[in-house]
Amino acid sequence: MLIFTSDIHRQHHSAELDGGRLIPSWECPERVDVTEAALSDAHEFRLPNKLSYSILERVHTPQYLDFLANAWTRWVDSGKTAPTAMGFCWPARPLSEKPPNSIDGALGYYSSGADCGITKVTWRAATESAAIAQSVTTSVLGGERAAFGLCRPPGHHATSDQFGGYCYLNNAAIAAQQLRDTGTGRVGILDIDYHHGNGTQQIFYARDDVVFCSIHADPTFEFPYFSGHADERGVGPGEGFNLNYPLPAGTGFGSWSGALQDAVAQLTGLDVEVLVVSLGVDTFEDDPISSFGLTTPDFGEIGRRLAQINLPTVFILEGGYAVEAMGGNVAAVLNGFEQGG
Ligand code: Q9C
Ligand code: ZN
Repeated sequence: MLIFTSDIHRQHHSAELDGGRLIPSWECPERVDVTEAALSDAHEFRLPNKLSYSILERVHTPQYLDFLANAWTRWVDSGKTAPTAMGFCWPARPLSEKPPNSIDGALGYYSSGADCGITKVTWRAATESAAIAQSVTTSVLGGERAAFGLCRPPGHHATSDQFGGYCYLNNAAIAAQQLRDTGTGRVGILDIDYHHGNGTQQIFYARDDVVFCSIHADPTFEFPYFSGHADERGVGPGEGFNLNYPLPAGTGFGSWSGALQDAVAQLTGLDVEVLVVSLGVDTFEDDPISSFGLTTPDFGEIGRRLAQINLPTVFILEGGYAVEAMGGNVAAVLNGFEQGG
Protein backbone atom coordinates (compact mmCIF):
# COMPACT_ATOMS: atom_id res chain seq x y z
CA MET A 1 0.00 0.00 0.00
CA LEU A 2 1.13 3.58 -0.58
CA ILE A 3 2.10 5.25 2.71
CA PHE A 4 2.41 9.05 2.89
CA THR A 5 4.67 10.37 5.65
CA SER A 6 7.01 13.25 6.47
CA ASP A 7 9.62 14.29 9.04
CA ILE A 8 8.11 17.71 9.70
CA HIS A 9 6.00 16.45 12.62
CA ARG A 10 9.08 15.53 14.62
CA GLN A 11 9.58 18.81 16.50
CA HIS A 12 5.92 19.01 17.50
CA HIS A 13 5.46 17.57 20.97
CA SER A 14 2.87 19.34 23.09
CA ALA A 15 2.17 19.25 26.81
CA GLU A 16 -1.06 18.09 28.42
CA LEU A 17 -2.77 18.45 31.76
CA ASP A 18 -2.99 14.91 33.13
CA GLY A 19 -4.26 14.15 36.60
CA GLY A 20 -3.57 17.71 37.70
CA ARG A 21 -0.01 17.77 36.33
CA LEU A 22 1.37 19.21 33.10
CA ILE A 23 3.23 16.35 31.36
CA PRO A 24 4.75 15.77 27.89
CA SER A 25 1.86 14.66 25.70
CA TRP A 26 1.23 10.96 25.15
CA GLU A 27 0.96 11.98 21.50
CA CYS A 28 4.73 11.86 20.83
CA PRO A 29 7.00 11.83 17.74
CA GLU A 30 8.17 8.24 18.38
CA ARG A 31 4.68 7.05 17.37
CA VAL A 32 5.58 7.74 13.75
CA ASP A 33 9.07 6.17 14.00
CA VAL A 34 7.76 2.81 15.20
CA THR A 35 4.94 2.82 12.67
CA GLU A 36 7.28 3.58 9.77
CA ALA A 37 9.60 0.80 10.96
CA ALA A 38 6.77 -1.73 11.18
CA LEU A 39 5.49 -0.84 7.69
CA SER A 40 8.79 -0.55 5.87
CA ASP A 41 9.04 -4.11 4.51
CA ALA A 42 5.71 -4.49 2.79
CA HIS A 43 4.79 -0.94 1.75
CA GLU A 44 5.93 1.98 -0.38
CA PHE A 45 6.64 5.37 1.22
CA ARG A 46 6.02 8.79 -0.35
CA LEU A 47 6.35 12.39 0.78
CA PRO A 48 3.19 14.52 0.55
CA ASN A 49 2.66 17.19 -2.09
CA LYS A 50 2.50 20.80 -0.98
CA LEU A 51 -0.74 21.58 0.87
CA SER A 52 -3.35 23.44 -1.11
CA TYR A 53 -4.52 25.84 1.57
CA SER A 54 -8.01 26.36 0.18
CA ILE A 55 -9.09 22.88 1.36
CA LEU A 56 -8.51 23.98 4.99
CA GLU A 57 -11.02 26.79 4.52
CA ARG A 58 -13.65 24.27 3.39
CA VAL A 59 -13.45 22.55 6.80
CA HIS A 60 -12.31 25.20 9.29
CA THR A 61 -13.35 28.82 9.82
CA PRO A 62 -11.00 31.57 8.53
CA GLN A 63 -10.84 33.06 12.05
CA TYR A 64 -9.69 29.74 13.51
CA LEU A 65 -7.04 29.19 10.81
CA ASP A 66 -5.78 32.72 11.33
CA PHE A 67 -5.64 32.08 15.08
CA LEU A 68 -3.71 28.79 14.69
CA ALA A 69 -1.24 30.30 12.25
CA ASN A 70 -0.43 33.22 14.56
CA ALA A 71 -0.99 31.89 18.08
CA TRP A 72 2.65 31.09 18.76
CA THR A 73 3.82 34.57 17.78
CA ARG A 74 1.09 36.18 19.89
CA TRP A 75 2.11 33.97 22.84
CA VAL A 76 5.76 35.03 22.61
CA ASP A 77 4.85 38.67 21.96
CA SER A 78 2.70 38.70 25.09
CA GLY A 79 5.86 38.00 27.10
CA LYS A 80 5.32 34.32 27.84
CA THR A 81 8.27 31.92 27.95
CA ALA A 82 6.64 28.50 28.42
CA PRO A 83 7.23 26.11 25.47
CA THR A 84 3.52 25.29 25.05
CA ALA A 85 0.77 27.89 24.63
CA MET A 86 -2.35 26.77 26.49
CA GLY A 87 -5.52 28.37 27.71
CA PHE A 88 -6.82 28.19 31.24
CA CYS A 89 -10.36 29.53 30.85
CA TRP A 90 -13.03 28.02 28.58
CA PRO A 91 -16.49 29.16 27.45
CA ALA A 92 -17.89 25.87 28.73
CA ARG A 93 -21.43 27.29 28.93
CA PRO A 94 -20.85 30.54 27.09
CA LEU A 95 -22.09 33.80 28.50
CA SER A 96 -20.64 35.53 25.46
CA GLU A 97 -19.91 34.28 21.96
CA LYS A 98 -17.42 37.10 21.30
CA PRO A 99 -13.83 35.97 20.63
CA PRO A 100 -11.60 37.70 23.21
CA ASN A 101 -8.68 39.90 22.13
CA SER A 102 -6.03 38.55 24.50
CA ILE A 103 -3.98 35.46 23.65
CA ASP A 104 -5.05 33.74 26.89
CA GLY A 105 -8.71 34.36 26.09
CA ALA A 106 -8.30 33.33 22.45
CA LEU A 107 -6.59 30.07 23.48
CA GLY A 108 -9.65 29.24 25.56
CA TYR A 109 -12.06 30.31 22.82
CA TYR A 110 -10.39 28.25 20.09
CA SER A 111 -9.76 25.07 22.11
CA SER A 112 -11.78 22.50 24.01
CA GLY A 113 -9.51 21.79 26.97
CA ALA A 114 -6.01 21.59 28.47
CA ASP A 115 -5.15 18.28 26.84
CA CYS A 116 -2.90 19.91 24.25
CA GLY A 117 -1.40 23.25 23.35
CA ILE A 118 0.41 25.12 20.63
CA THR A 119 4.19 24.99 20.34
CA LYS A 120 6.49 26.92 18.05
CA VAL A 121 6.15 24.25 15.34
CA THR A 122 2.53 23.16 15.78
CA TRP A 123 1.14 25.09 12.80
CA ARG A 124 3.91 23.78 10.54
CA ALA A 125 3.33 20.20 11.74
CA ALA A 126 -0.48 20.43 11.53
CA THR A 127 -0.44 21.81 7.97
CA GLU A 128 2.02 19.07 6.91
CA SER A 129 -0.26 16.46 8.48
CA ALA A 130 -3.16 17.92 6.46
CA ALA A 131 -0.97 17.80 3.34
CA ILE A 132 -0.45 14.09 3.97
CA ALA A 133 -4.24 13.58 4.19
CA GLN A 134 -4.63 15.52 0.96
CA SER A 135 -1.99 13.46 -0.87
CA VAL A 136 -3.50 10.17 0.30
CA THR A 137 -6.86 11.34 -1.01
CA THR A 138 -5.40 12.47 -4.33
CA SER A 139 -3.79 9.06 -4.85
CA VAL A 140 -7.09 7.26 -4.14
CA LEU A 141 -8.88 9.64 -6.50
CA GLY A 142 -6.20 8.73 -9.04
CA GLY A 143 -7.16 5.08 -8.87
CA GLU A 144 -5.32 3.55 -5.91
CA ARG A 145 -7.58 1.03 -4.18
CA ALA A 146 -6.32 2.36 -0.82
CA ALA A 147 -3.55 4.50 0.70
CA PHE A 148 -2.51 5.37 4.24
CA GLY A 149 -1.50 8.72 5.75
CA LEU A 150 0.81 8.74 8.76
CA CYS A 151 -0.81 11.95 9.93
CA ARG A 152 0.74 13.50 13.02
CA PRO A 153 -0.65 15.47 14.78
CA PRO A 154 -3.96 13.56 14.53
CA GLY A 155 -7.20 15.31 13.57
CA HIS A 156 -10.55 13.86 14.63
CA HIS A 157 -11.03 15.95 17.80
CA ALA A 158 -10.54 19.24 15.90
CA THR A 159 -13.88 20.94 15.19
CA SER A 160 -14.42 23.68 12.61
CA ASP A 161 -12.95 26.19 15.10
CA GLN A 162 -11.47 24.41 18.12
CA PHE A 163 -8.33 22.37 18.73
CA GLY A 164 -8.21 19.69 21.41
CA GLY A 165 -7.47 16.03 22.10
CA TYR A 166 -4.02 16.39 20.42
CA CYS A 167 -5.76 17.59 17.20
CA TYR A 168 -5.56 20.95 15.35
CA LEU A 169 -6.67 20.40 11.74
CA ASN A 170 -9.19 17.64 11.02
CA ASN A 171 -7.35 15.43 8.53
CA ALA A 172 -10.19 12.95 7.96
CA ALA A 173 -12.67 15.79 7.36
CA ILE A 174 -10.21 17.38 4.93
CA ALA A 175 -9.98 14.07 3.03
CA ALA A 176 -13.78 13.70 2.93
CA GLN A 177 -14.29 17.30 1.77
CA GLN A 178 -11.63 16.93 -0.92
CA LEU A 179 -13.42 13.82 -2.20
CA ARG A 180 -16.74 15.71 -2.30
CA ASP A 181 -15.18 18.72 -4.02
CA THR A 182 -13.73 16.59 -6.80
CA GLY A 183 -16.88 14.73 -7.80
CA THR A 184 -17.22 11.82 -5.40
CA GLY A 185 -20.81 11.16 -4.35
CA ARG A 186 -21.60 10.39 -0.73
CA VAL A 187 -18.49 9.81 1.42
CA GLY A 188 -18.45 7.55 4.48
CA ILE A 189 -16.14 8.24 7.41
CA LEU A 190 -15.64 5.23 9.66
CA ASP A 191 -13.91 6.34 12.86
CA ILE A 192 -12.48 3.40 14.80
CA ASP A 193 -10.25 5.35 17.18
CA TYR A 194 -10.93 4.54 20.87
CA HIS A 195 -12.20 8.10 21.44
CA HIS A 196 -15.29 9.59 19.84
CA GLY A 197 -14.45 11.76 16.81
CA ASN A 198 -16.26 14.80 18.15
CA GLY A 199 -14.60 17.19 15.71
CA THR A 200 -15.53 15.19 12.62
CA GLN A 201 -19.08 14.76 13.94
CA GLN A 202 -19.45 18.51 14.45
CA ILE A 203 -18.13 19.38 10.98
CA PHE A 204 -20.61 17.15 9.14
CA TYR A 205 -23.50 17.09 11.65
CA ALA A 206 -26.02 18.94 9.46
CA ARG A 207 -25.00 17.29 6.16
CA ASP A 208 -26.19 14.21 4.30
CA ASP A 209 -23.34 14.09 1.76
CA VAL A 210 -20.82 12.80 4.33
CA VAL A 211 -21.85 10.03 6.72
CA PHE A 212 -19.98 9.97 10.02
CA CYS A 213 -19.90 6.66 11.83
CA SER A 214 -17.90 6.15 15.03
CA ILE A 215 -17.20 3.20 17.34
CA HIS A 216 -15.73 4.41 20.64
CA ALA A 217 -15.64 4.45 24.43
CA ASP A 218 -18.90 5.71 25.93
CA PRO A 219 -18.63 9.44 26.73
CA THR A 220 -20.35 8.84 30.06
CA PHE A 221 -16.92 7.69 31.30
CA GLU A 222 -14.39 8.69 28.63
CA PHE A 223 -12.97 11.69 26.77
CA PRO A 224 -14.32 13.71 24.94
CA TYR A 225 -17.17 13.42 27.52
CA PHE A 226 -19.56 15.87 25.83
CA SER A 227 -20.36 14.06 22.60
CA GLY A 228 -20.55 10.54 21.21
CA HIS A 229 -23.87 9.29 22.55
CA ALA A 230 -26.01 6.98 20.39
CA ASP A 231 -28.87 9.49 20.22
CA GLU A 232 -26.69 12.05 18.36
CA ARG A 233 -27.94 11.19 14.87
CA GLY A 234 -27.43 14.42 12.94
CA VAL A 235 -29.62 17.46 12.47
CA GLY A 236 -31.75 18.88 9.62
CA PRO A 237 -30.72 17.28 6.32
CA GLY A 238 -27.99 15.45 8.26
CA GLU A 239 -30.47 13.54 10.40
CA GLY A 240 -29.74 9.83 10.12
CA PHE A 241 -26.26 10.44 8.67
CA ASN A 242 -24.39 10.48 12.00
CA LEU A 243 -24.05 7.09 13.70
CA ASN A 244 -22.45 6.56 17.10
CA TYR A 245 -21.60 3.25 18.75
CA PRO A 246 -20.58 4.02 22.35
CA LEU A 247 -19.17 0.94 24.13
CA PRO A 248 -18.41 0.23 27.81
CA ALA A 249 -14.97 0.15 29.47
CA GLY A 250 -13.25 -3.19 28.99
CA THR A 251 -14.88 -3.91 25.60
CA GLY A 252 -13.17 -6.81 23.82
CA PHE A 253 -13.16 -7.78 20.17
CA GLY A 254 -16.38 -9.81 20.46
CA SER A 255 -18.67 -6.86 21.08
CA TRP A 256 -16.41 -4.35 19.29
CA SER A 257 -16.61 -6.37 16.05
CA GLY A 258 -20.38 -6.69 16.47
CA ALA A 259 -20.56 -2.88 16.41
CA LEU A 260 -18.30 -2.85 13.33
CA GLN A 261 -20.56 -5.29 11.54
CA ASP A 262 -23.59 -3.11 12.22
CA ALA A 263 -21.74 0.08 11.26
CA VAL A 264 -20.59 -1.40 7.96
CA ALA A 265 -24.13 -2.55 7.14
CA GLN A 266 -25.45 0.97 7.84
CA LEU A 267 -22.75 2.64 5.72
CA THR A 268 -23.33 0.25 2.84
CA GLY A 269 -27.07 0.94 3.02
CA LEU A 270 -26.44 4.68 2.63
CA ASP A 271 -24.78 4.33 -0.81
CA VAL A 272 -21.34 5.51 0.19
CA GLU A 273 -18.90 5.75 -2.74
CA VAL A 274 -15.56 6.18 -0.95
CA LEU A 275 -14.54 5.26 2.58
CA VAL A 276 -12.34 7.38 4.86
CA VAL A 277 -11.09 5.41 7.87
CA SER A 278 -10.05 7.38 10.94
CA LEU A 279 -7.64 4.70 12.11
CA GLY A 280 -6.78 4.90 15.79
CA VAL A 281 -5.15 1.88 17.40
CA ASP A 282 -5.74 3.08 20.96
CA THR A 283 -8.37 0.31 21.29
CA PHE A 284 -5.31 -1.96 21.90
CA GLU A 285 -5.36 -3.93 25.16
CA ASP A 286 -2.10 -2.36 26.45
CA ASP A 287 -2.84 1.25 25.47
CA PRO A 288 -1.81 3.40 28.46
CA ILE A 289 -4.74 5.86 28.31
CA SER A 290 -7.54 3.57 27.07
CA SER A 291 -9.65 0.68 28.36
CA PHE A 292 -10.55 -1.63 25.45
CA GLY A 293 -9.10 -5.11 24.93
CA LEU A 294 -8.23 -5.49 21.23
CA THR A 295 -5.17 -7.60 20.34
CA THR A 296 -2.74 -7.39 17.42
CA PRO A 297 -4.45 -10.31 15.57
CA ASP A 298 -7.79 -8.49 16.06
CA PHE A 299 -6.36 -5.55 14.10
CA GLY A 300 -5.59 -7.95 11.23
CA GLU A 301 -9.22 -9.06 11.25
CA ILE A 302 -10.36 -5.42 11.21
CA GLY A 303 -8.25 -4.86 8.09
CA ARG A 304 -9.81 -7.88 6.36
CA ARG A 305 -13.32 -6.70 7.23
CA LEU A 306 -12.62 -3.19 5.95
CA ALA A 307 -11.40 -4.64 2.65
CA GLN A 308 -14.64 -6.62 2.31
CA ILE A 309 -16.58 -3.34 2.18
CA ASN A 310 -15.02 -3.17 -1.27
CA LEU A 311 -14.70 0.63 -1.62
CA PRO A 312 -11.76 2.90 -2.45
CA THR A 313 -10.33 3.61 1.00
CA VAL A 314 -8.44 6.56 2.49
CA PHE A 315 -6.71 5.57 5.75
CA ILE A 316 -5.84 8.43 8.13
CA LEU A 317 -3.89 7.81 11.36
CA GLU A 318 -5.52 9.07 14.55
CA GLY A 319 -4.55 7.81 18.05
CA GLY A 320 -2.55 4.94 19.54
CA TYR A 321 -0.29 5.44 22.56
CA ALA A 322 1.23 2.04 23.31
CA VAL A 323 4.23 3.29 21.36
CA GLU A 324 6.19 0.03 20.96
CA ALA A 325 3.13 -1.94 19.84
CA MET A 326 1.35 0.61 17.69
CA GLY A 327 3.47 0.03 14.59
CA GLY A 328 2.60 -3.66 14.61
CA ASN A 329 -1.05 -2.84 15.13
CA VAL A 330 -1.22 -0.39 12.22
CA ALA A 331 0.71 -2.88 10.05
CA ALA A 332 -1.77 -5.61 11.01
CA VAL A 333 -4.70 -3.46 9.78
CA LEU A 334 -3.04 -2.58 6.47
CA ASN A 335 -1.73 -6.10 5.83
CA GLY A 336 -5.13 -7.58 6.73
CA PHE A 337 -6.73 -5.12 4.31
CA GLU A 338 -4.43 -6.21 1.49
CA GLN A 339 -5.12 -9.90 2.22
CA GLY A 340 -8.84 -9.32 2.51
CA GLY A 341 -9.58 -7.97 -0.81
N1 Q9C B 1 -4.62 13.58 30.11
C1 Q9C B 1 -6.66 10.89 20.11
O1 Q9C B 1 -6.65 9.69 20.32
N2 Q9C B 1 -7.23 12.82 27.12
N3 Q9C B 1 -6.78 11.78 21.09
C2 Q9C B 1 -6.05 12.31 27.74
C3 Q9C B 1 -5.04 12.19 30.00
C4 Q9C B 1 -7.11 13.22 25.75
C5 Q9C B 1 -6.95 11.36 22.47
C6 Q9C B 1 -6.31 12.06 29.20
C7 Q9C B 1 -7.18 12.04 24.80
C8 Q9C B 1 -7.09 12.51 23.39
C9 Q9C B 1 -6.43 11.39 18.73
ZN1 ZN C 1 -8.02 8.24 20.44
